[in-house]
Amino acid sequence: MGSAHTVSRRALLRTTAGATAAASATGVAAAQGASEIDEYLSDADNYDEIVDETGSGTVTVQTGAQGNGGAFAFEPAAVQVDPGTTIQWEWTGEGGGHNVVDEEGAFDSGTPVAEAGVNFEHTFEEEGVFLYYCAPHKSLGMKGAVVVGALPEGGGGGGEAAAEVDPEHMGVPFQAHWVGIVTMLMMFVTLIFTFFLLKYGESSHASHGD
Ligand SMILES: [Cu+2]
Repeated sequence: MGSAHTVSRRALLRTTAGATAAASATGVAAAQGASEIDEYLSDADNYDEIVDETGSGTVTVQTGAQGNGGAFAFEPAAVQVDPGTTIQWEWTGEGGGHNVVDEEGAFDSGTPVAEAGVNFEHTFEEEGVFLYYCAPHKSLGMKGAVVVGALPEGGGGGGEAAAEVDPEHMGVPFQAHWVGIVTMLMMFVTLIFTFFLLKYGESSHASHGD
């Protein structure tokens, strides 16, 4: 009985090692596409990383969050979402009037307003990278980015270039995206399984005293 458990554990360790390697490869590809966003948000002091909000139908971005020397930030500054996701910009009511303006004209909330609440929302149907700013506070670093779908490799193209990519090329990052998700799930299940195996595997008789 004890030897059977040993074999299982070794097999589980091998699976975990393979899954970790696959996750690392996916991470390298994503890092390349992030360079354009890194450059655009270089003066947004609250920008840290592209927050993965894939799988969410609606995503909220705080507008007038703390950052850039006051309440002059979008938080999170950069998000990644699936096509068809609606982003709601929720004003905190701080930092004066804000607006949301896409660099390429894809969306524009219009005249800056100061009232708290969801003052603007946009549904992103097309894949690509969208860079936007708040007009009154752009010079302070009040800027944001939305990645719809997979991160484009290399960067520099922006939303327009990503939309022109033919479906054959789009298949690769999209697959990598799912490989990442499945990999994470596998690693999680493996960890839980290993935990229970180690904890209860060889002491099932001892733990049930009566
Ligand atoms: Cu602003």
